[in-house]
Amino acid sequence: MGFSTDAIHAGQIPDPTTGAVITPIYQTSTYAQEALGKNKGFEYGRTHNLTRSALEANVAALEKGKYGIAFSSGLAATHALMSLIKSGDHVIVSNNVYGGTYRLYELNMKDYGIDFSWVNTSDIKNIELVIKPNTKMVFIETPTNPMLNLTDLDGTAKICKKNNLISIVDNTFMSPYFQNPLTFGCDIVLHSQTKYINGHSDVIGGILVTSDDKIHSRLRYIQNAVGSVPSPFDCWLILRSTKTLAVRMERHNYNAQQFTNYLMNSGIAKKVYYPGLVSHPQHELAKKQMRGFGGMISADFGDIEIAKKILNNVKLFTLGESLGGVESLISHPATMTHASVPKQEREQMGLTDSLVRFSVGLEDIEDLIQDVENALK
Ligand code: P1T
Repeated sequence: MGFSTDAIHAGQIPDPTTGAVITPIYQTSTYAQEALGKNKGFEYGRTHNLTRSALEANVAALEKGKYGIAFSSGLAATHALMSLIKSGDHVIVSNNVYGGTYRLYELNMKDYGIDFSWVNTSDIKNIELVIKPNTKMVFIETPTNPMLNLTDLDGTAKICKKNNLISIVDNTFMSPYFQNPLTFGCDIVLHSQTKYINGHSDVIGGILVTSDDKIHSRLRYIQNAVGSVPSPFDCWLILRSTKTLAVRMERHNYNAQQFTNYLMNSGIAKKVYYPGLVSHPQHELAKKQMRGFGGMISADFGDIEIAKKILNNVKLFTLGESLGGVESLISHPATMTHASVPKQEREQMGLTDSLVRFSVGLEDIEDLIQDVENALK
Protein backbone atom coordinates (compact mmCIF):
# COMPACT_ATOMS: atom_id res chain seq x y z
CA MET A 1 0.00 0.00 0.00
CA GLY A 2 1.05 3.60 -0.47
CA PHE A 3 2.10 5.75 2.48
CA SER A 4 -1.14 7.73 2.77
CA THR A 5 -3.28 4.60 2.54
CA ASP A 6 -1.27 2.97 5.31
CA ALA A 7 -1.37 6.17 7.37
CA ILE A 8 -5.17 6.13 7.27
CA HIS A 9 -5.83 2.39 7.52
CA ALA A 10 -2.91 0.38 8.89
CA GLY A 11 -3.56 -1.14 12.29
CA GLN A 12 -7.11 0.15 12.42
CA ILE A 13 -10.04 -2.19 12.18
CA PRO A 14 -13.61 -1.11 12.95
CA ASP A 15 -14.31 -1.66 16.65
CA PRO A 16 -15.54 -5.28 17.03
CA THR A 17 -18.36 -4.41 19.46
CA THR A 18 -19.93 -1.36 17.76
CA GLY A 19 -18.32 -1.05 14.35
CA ALA A 20 -16.93 2.39 15.27
CA VAL A 21 -14.71 3.39 12.34
CA ILE A 22 -12.27 5.27 14.54
CA THR A 23 -10.33 3.18 17.07
CA PRO A 24 -11.91 4.00 20.45
CA ILE A 25 -9.97 5.32 23.43
CA TYR A 26 -9.87 2.23 25.64
CA GLN A 27 -9.58 4.29 28.80
CA THR A 28 -9.34 1.43 31.26
CA SER A 29 -6.66 0.35 33.71
CA THR A 30 -7.81 -3.27 33.95
CA TYR A 31 -10.03 -5.93 32.35
CA ALA A 32 -12.63 -8.27 33.82
CA GLN A 33 -11.40 -11.86 33.87
CA GLU A 34 -14.05 -14.50 33.23
CA ALA A 35 -12.58 -17.07 35.60
CA LEU A 36 -9.25 -17.75 37.23
CA GLY A 37 -6.71 -17.98 34.41
CA LYS A 38 -9.37 -17.25 31.78
CA ASN A 39 -9.47 -13.85 30.04
CA LYS A 40 -9.84 -12.30 26.59
CA GLY A 41 -6.08 -11.76 26.24
CA PHE A 42 -6.23 -8.50 28.18
CA GLU A 43 -5.16 -8.40 31.80
CA TYR A 44 -3.84 -4.99 32.78
CA GLY A 45 -3.63 -1.56 31.11
CA ARG A 46 0.13 -1.17 31.31
CA THR A 47 0.54 -4.49 29.49
CA HIS A 48 -2.31 -4.37 26.96
CA ASN A 49 -4.24 -1.51 25.48
CA LEU A 50 -5.96 -1.64 22.11
CA THR A 51 -5.65 2.08 21.36
CA ARG A 52 -1.91 1.76 21.91
CA SER A 53 -1.73 -1.44 19.82
CA ALA A 54 -3.50 0.33 16.94
CA LEU A 55 -0.99 3.19 17.07
CA GLU A 56 1.95 0.79 17.25
CA ALA A 57 0.74 -1.16 14.22
CA ASN A 58 0.08 2.05 12.33
CA VAL A 59 3.53 3.62 12.86
CA ALA A 60 5.24 0.23 12.30
CA ALA A 61 3.58 0.08 8.86
CA LEU A 62 4.69 3.63 8.03
CA GLU A 63 8.27 2.74 8.97
CA LYS A 64 8.09 -0.52 6.94
CA GLY A 65 8.66 -2.49 10.13
CA LYS A 66 6.94 -5.44 11.79
CA TYR A 67 6.59 -4.10 15.32
CA GLY A 68 6.03 -0.75 17.02
CA ILE A 69 6.62 -0.35 20.74
CA ALA A 70 5.22 2.94 22.07
CA PHE A 71 6.55 4.89 25.05
CA SER A 72 5.47 7.89 27.08
CA SER A 73 8.15 10.13 25.50
CA GLY A 74 10.94 10.05 22.96
CA LEU A 75 13.43 9.94 25.81
CA ALA A 76 11.63 7.01 27.44
CA ALA A 77 12.12 5.18 24.12
CA THR A 78 15.77 6.27 24.05
CA HIS A 79 16.17 4.94 27.59
CA ALA A 80 14.47 1.61 26.76
CA LEU A 81 17.24 0.90 24.24
CA MET A 82 19.65 0.56 27.14
CA SER A 83 17.82 -2.62 28.14
CA LEU A 84 19.30 -4.30 25.05
CA ILE A 85 22.80 -4.04 26.54
CA LYS A 86 24.54 -4.49 29.89
CA SER A 87 26.95 -2.75 32.20
CA GLY A 88 30.44 -2.98 30.65
CA ASP A 89 29.14 -2.63 27.08
CA HIS A 90 30.12 0.16 24.69
CA VAL A 91 27.86 2.30 22.50
CA ILE A 92 28.83 4.58 19.60
CA VAL A 93 26.65 7.69 19.22
CA SER A 94 26.56 10.58 16.72
CA ASN A 95 28.27 13.52 18.42
CA ASN A 96 25.44 15.85 17.47
CA VAL A 97 22.14 14.43 18.72
CA TYR A 98 19.24 15.98 20.61
CA GLY A 99 20.69 17.45 23.83
CA GLY A 100 18.42 15.29 25.98
CA THR A 101 19.82 12.13 24.37
CA TYR A 102 23.33 13.35 25.23
CA ARG A 103 22.23 14.15 28.80
CA LEU A 104 20.57 10.74 29.30
CA TYR A 105 23.47 8.69 27.96
CA GLU A 106 26.53 10.70 28.96
CA LEU A 107 25.32 12.14 32.28
CA ASN A 108 23.12 9.27 33.52
CA MET A 109 23.65 5.90 31.82
CA LYS A 110 27.43 6.22 32.13
CA ASP A 111 26.91 5.88 35.90
CA TYR A 112 25.54 2.38 35.24
CA GLY A 113 28.81 1.25 33.62
CA ILE A 114 27.89 1.82 29.99
CA ASP A 115 30.65 3.37 27.91
CA PHE A 116 29.81 5.89 25.15
CA SER A 117 31.94 7.18 22.24
CA TRP A 118 30.65 10.39 20.65
CA VAL A 119 31.84 10.57 17.07
CA ASN A 120 31.07 12.51 13.93
CA THR A 121 29.11 9.82 12.08
CA SER A 122 28.76 12.02 8.98
CA ASP A 123 31.94 10.19 8.04
CA ILE A 124 31.06 6.56 8.74
CA LYS A 125 34.75 5.64 8.89
CA ASN A 126 34.69 7.29 12.32
CA ILE A 127 32.31 4.55 13.47
CA GLU A 128 34.71 1.79 12.45
CA LEU A 129 37.62 3.58 14.10
CA VAL A 130 36.12 3.37 17.60
CA ILE A 131 34.65 -0.16 17.52
CA LYS A 132 35.98 -2.17 20.47
CA PRO A 133 35.48 -5.80 21.51
CA ASN A 134 32.71 -4.69 23.89
CA THR A 135 30.86 -2.46 21.37
CA LYS A 136 27.24 -3.55 21.09
CA MET A 137 25.30 -0.70 19.57
CA VAL A 138 25.49 2.27 17.20
CA PHE A 139 23.01 5.12 17.69
CA ILE A 140 22.77 7.71 14.94
CA GLU A 141 20.50 10.67 14.40
CA THR A 142 20.07 11.75 10.77
CA PRO A 143 19.55 14.58 10.05
CA THR A 144 20.89 15.78 13.40
CA ASN A 145 19.30 18.24 15.76
CA PRO A 146 20.11 21.10 15.20
CA MET A 147 23.03 21.00 12.72
CA LEU A 148 21.20 18.94 10.07
CA ASN A 149 24.21 16.66 9.52
CA LEU A 150 23.48 13.38 7.77
CA THR A 151 24.81 9.88 8.31
CA ASP A 152 24.86 7.29 5.53
CA LEU A 153 22.15 4.77 6.49
CA ASP A 154 23.24 2.07 4.09
CA GLY A 155 26.91 2.34 5.15
CA THR A 156 26.04 2.35 8.85
CA ALA A 157 23.83 -0.72 8.51
CA LYS A 158 26.61 -2.56 6.67
CA ILE A 159 29.24 -1.72 9.33
CA CYS A 160 26.84 -2.82 12.06
CA LYS A 161 25.98 -6.11 10.34
CA LYS A 162 29.66 -6.88 9.73
CA ASN A 163 30.52 -6.26 13.38
CA ASN A 164 27.37 -7.73 14.89
CA LEU A 165 26.19 -4.40 16.35
CA ILE A 166 22.61 -3.20 16.80
CA SER A 167 21.98 -0.14 14.61
CA ILE A 168 19.52 2.49 15.81
CA VAL A 169 18.35 5.57 13.92
CA ASP A 170 16.59 8.53 15.47
CA ASN A 171 14.35 9.44 12.51
CA THR A 172 12.45 12.21 14.31
CA PHE A 173 13.46 15.04 11.95
CA MET A 174 12.40 13.24 8.76
CA SER A 175 9.33 11.36 10.03
CA PRO A 176 8.53 8.06 8.30
CA TYR A 177 7.20 10.06 5.35
CA PHE A 178 10.63 11.17 4.16
CA GLN A 179 12.95 8.43 5.39
CA ASN A 180 12.69 4.73 6.34
CA PRO A 181 15.95 3.54 7.94
CA LEU A 182 14.79 -0.10 8.23
CA THR A 183 14.70 -0.35 4.43
CA PHE A 184 18.46 0.36 4.45
CA GLY A 185 19.08 -2.54 6.83
CA CYS A 186 19.10 -0.66 10.14
CA ASP A 187 17.67 -2.58 13.11
CA ILE A 188 15.62 -0.04 15.08
CA VAL A 189 14.00 3.30 14.30
CA LEU A 190 13.29 5.76 17.09
CA HIS A 191 10.83 8.65 16.98
CA SER A 192 9.93 11.36 19.36
CA GLN A 193 6.23 11.20 18.44
CA THR A 194 5.97 14.58 20.14
CA LYS A 195 7.25 16.04 16.83
CA TYR A 196 6.05 15.43 13.26
CA ILE A 197 4.22 12.15 13.88
CA ASN A 198 1.78 13.84 16.25
CA GLY A 199 2.42 17.25 14.75
CA HIS A 200 -0.08 19.29 16.77
CA SER A 201 2.07 20.17 19.82
CA ASP A 202 -0.36 18.57 22.26
CA VAL A 203 1.24 15.20 23.11
CA ILE A 204 4.58 13.94 24.46
CA GLY A 205 5.30 10.47 23.07
CA GLY A 206 7.93 8.10 21.69
CA ILE A 207 8.08 4.90 19.67
CA LEU A 208 10.60 2.26 18.58
CA VAL A 209 10.04 0.27 15.39
CA THR A 210 11.85 -2.93 14.44
CA SER A 211 11.39 -6.04 12.33
CA ASP A 212 13.71 -8.15 14.48
CA ASP A 213 11.74 -10.70 16.55
CA LYS A 214 14.36 -10.96 19.30
CA ILE A 215 14.77 -7.20 19.72
CA HIS A 216 11.00 -6.82 19.68
CA SER A 217 10.37 -9.37 22.41
CA ARG A 218 12.99 -7.77 24.69
CA LEU A 219 11.61 -4.25 24.12
CA ARG A 220 8.03 -5.45 24.56
CA TYR A 221 9.03 -7.03 27.86
CA ILE A 222 10.75 -3.79 28.97
CA GLN A 223 7.77 -1.66 27.92
CA ASN A 224 5.69 -3.55 30.47
CA ALA A 225 8.39 -4.16 33.08
CA VAL A 226 9.50 -0.51 33.27
CA GLY A 227 6.07 0.85 32.48
CA SER A 228 6.75 4.14 30.71
CA VAL A 229 3.71 3.68 28.48
CA PRO A 230 1.67 6.41 26.78
CA SER A 231 -1.92 7.01 27.87
CA PRO A 232 -4.77 5.71 25.68
CA PHE A 233 -5.86 9.29 24.99
CA ASP A 234 -2.37 10.30 23.85
CA CYS A 235 -2.24 7.23 21.57
CA TRP A 236 -5.60 8.21 20.12
CA LEU A 237 -4.44 11.77 19.46
CA ILE A 238 -1.29 10.52 17.71
CA LEU A 239 -3.33 8.03 15.64
CA ARG A 240 -5.58 10.86 14.58
CA SER A 241 -2.48 12.80 13.51
CA THR A 242 -0.75 10.13 11.45
CA LYS A 243 -3.69 10.22 9.03
CA THR A 244 -2.53 13.65 7.84
CA LEU A 245 1.23 13.08 8.12
CA ALA A 246 1.76 12.92 4.36
CA VAL A 247 0.01 16.21 3.59
CA ARG A 248 1.59 17.94 6.56
CA MET A 249 5.12 16.83 5.60
CA GLU A 250 4.65 17.99 2.00
CA ARG A 251 3.74 21.46 3.25
CA HIS A 252 6.53 21.55 5.87
CA ASN A 253 8.95 20.64 3.10
CA TYR A 254 7.60 23.29 0.71
CA ASN A 255 7.56 26.03 3.33
CA ALA A 256 11.06 25.18 4.55
CA GLN A 257 12.45 25.35 1.02
CA GLN A 258 10.85 28.78 0.49
CA PHE A 259 12.09 29.96 3.87
CA THR A 260 15.62 28.73 3.11
CA ASN A 261 15.55 30.62 -0.19
CA TYR A 262 14.59 33.75 1.73
CA LEU A 263 17.42 33.30 4.26
CA MET A 264 19.96 32.71 1.48
CA ASN A 265 18.81 35.47 -0.87
CA SER A 266 18.34 38.16 1.78
CA GLY A 267 21.86 37.61 3.06
CA ILE A 268 20.75 38.08 6.68
CA ALA A 269 22.28 34.76 7.79
CA LYS A 270 25.99 33.98 7.65
CA LYS A 271 25.32 30.27 7.25
CA VAL A 272 22.19 28.27 6.54
CA TYR A 273 21.93 24.59 7.40
CA TYR A 274 19.32 22.66 5.38
CA PRO A 275 19.84 19.34 3.56
CA GLY A 276 17.75 20.58 0.63
CA LEU A 277 20.38 23.19 -0.23
CA VAL A 278 22.67 22.21 -3.10
CA SER A 279 25.44 23.78 -0.99
CA HIS A 280 24.76 21.38 1.93
CA PRO A 281 27.88 19.17 2.03
CA GLN A 282 25.71 16.04 2.06
CA HIS A 283 23.02 17.13 -0.39
CA GLU A 284 23.72 14.13 -2.65
CA LEU A 285 23.36 11.71 0.29
CA ALA A 286 20.15 13.51 1.27
CA LYS A 287 18.73 12.87 -2.21
CA LYS A 288 19.78 9.23 -1.99
CA GLN A 289 18.30 8.28 1.36
CA MET A 290 15.52 10.84 1.93
CA ARG A 291 12.39 11.55 -0.13
CA GLY A 292 12.26 15.19 0.96
CA PHE A 293 14.26 17.54 3.13
CA GLY A 294 11.86 18.28 5.98
CA GLY A 295 10.85 21.40 7.84
CA MET A 296 13.86 22.04 10.08
CA ILE A 297 16.39 24.78 9.29
CA SER A 298 19.22 26.20 11.36
CA ALA A 299 20.87 29.51 10.58
CA ASP A 300 23.93 31.15 12.05
CA PHE A 301 23.54 34.92 12.11
CA GLY A 302 27.18 35.42 13.05
CA ASP A 303 26.23 37.82 15.82
CA ILE A 304 24.34 36.96 19.00
CA GLU A 305 22.62 40.39 18.91
CA ILE A 306 21.02 39.69 15.52
CA ALA A 307 19.99 36.22 16.72
CA LYS A 308 18.44 37.76 19.86
CA LYS A 309 16.63 40.40 17.83
CA ILE A 310 14.92 37.72 15.79
CA LEU A 311 14.26 35.36 18.72
CA ASN A 312 12.76 38.12 20.87
CA ASN A 313 10.71 39.96 18.26
CA VAL A 314 9.07 37.39 16.03
CA LYS A 315 5.32 37.15 16.52
CA LEU A 316 4.17 34.26 14.33
CA PHE A 317 7.12 32.02 15.15
CA THR A 318 6.76 31.04 18.81
CA LEU A 319 9.92 31.04 20.92
CA GLY A 320 9.89 27.60 22.49
CA GLU A 321 11.38 24.13 22.74
CA SER A 322 10.09 21.37 20.45
CA LEU A 323 9.49 21.16 16.71
CA GLY A 324 7.40 19.51 14.04
CA GLY A 325 4.06 21.07 14.92
CA VAL A 326 1.65 22.84 12.57
CA GLU A 327 2.69 26.14 14.10
CA SER A 328 6.15 27.53 13.50
CA LEU A 329 8.59 27.50 16.41
CA ILE A 330 11.92 29.21 16.87
CA SER A 331 14.60 28.27 19.36
CA HIS A 332 18.13 28.98 20.55
CA PRO A 333 19.85 25.57 20.76
CA ALA A 334 22.87 26.78 22.78
CA THR A 335 20.73 27.82 25.76
CA MET A 336 17.67 25.65 25.19
CA THR A 337 17.74 22.13 23.66
CA HIS A 338 21.54 21.68 23.83
CA ALA A 339 22.38 23.53 27.06
CA SER A 340 23.67 20.30 28.64
CA VAL A 341 26.32 19.87 25.91
CA PRO A 342 29.64 21.50 26.99
CA LYS A 343 30.29 24.80 25.15
CA GLN A 344 33.53 23.59 23.59
CA GLU A 345 31.82 20.54 22.09
CA ARG A 346 28.92 22.68 20.89
CA GLU A 347 31.18 25.15 19.13
CA GLN A 348 33.22 22.36 17.52
CA MET A 349 30.12 21.15 15.70
CA GLY A 350 29.07 24.68 14.67
CA LEU A 351 26.42 25.01 17.37
CA THR A 352 27.37 28.59 18.18
CA ASP A 353 25.61 31.14 20.37
CA SER A 354 24.42 32.93 17.25
CA LEU A 355 22.72 29.81 15.84
CA VAL A 356 18.93 29.94 15.59
CA ARG A 357 16.76 26.89 14.82
CA PHE A 358 13.52 27.25 12.86
CA SER A 359 10.78 24.64 12.86
CA VAL A 360 8.84 25.86 9.85
CA GLY A 361 5.14 25.17 10.29
CA LEU A 362 2.19 25.13 7.95
CA GLU A 363 1.29 28.83 7.93
CA ASP A 364 1.39 30.90 4.74
CA ILE A 365 5.06 31.23 3.92
CA GLU A 366 4.77 34.92 3.00
CA ASP A 367 3.57 35.64 6.55
CA LEU A 368 6.46 33.70 8.10
CA ILE A 369 9.02 35.58 6.02
CA GLN A 370 7.36 38.90 6.84
CA ASP A 371 7.49 37.95 10.53
CA VAL A 372 11.29 37.66 10.43
CA GLU A 373 11.57 40.85 8.38
CA ASN A 374 9.48 42.71 10.95
CA ALA A 375 11.53 41.31 13.83
CA LEU A 376 14.74 42.56 12.21
CA LYS A 377 13.28 46.07 11.88
O1 P1T B 1 10.82 15.23 23.98
P1 P1T B 1 10.73 13.75 23.76
O2 P1T B 1 9.45 13.29 23.19
O3 P1T B 1 11.14 12.98 24.95
O4 P1T B 1 11.79 13.40 22.59
C1 P1T B 1 13.17 13.52 22.75
C2 P1T B 1 13.80 13.74 21.42
C3 P1T B 1 14.40 12.68 20.76
N1 P1T B 1 14.99 12.82 19.55
C4 P1T B 1 14.99 14.01 18.91
C5 P1T B 1 15.66 14.13 17.59
C6 P1T B 1 14.40 15.13 19.51
O5 P1T B 1 14.43 16.29 18.85
C7 P1T B 1 13.80 15.00 20.80
C8 P1T B 1 13.20 16.17 21.49
N2 P1T B 1 13.57 17.43 20.97
C9 P1T B 1 13.18 18.64 21.46
C10 P1T B 1 12.38 18.79 22.52
C11 P1T B 1 13.71 19.81 20.74
O6 P1T B 1 13.20 20.94 20.90
O7 P1T B 1 14.65 19.63 19.96
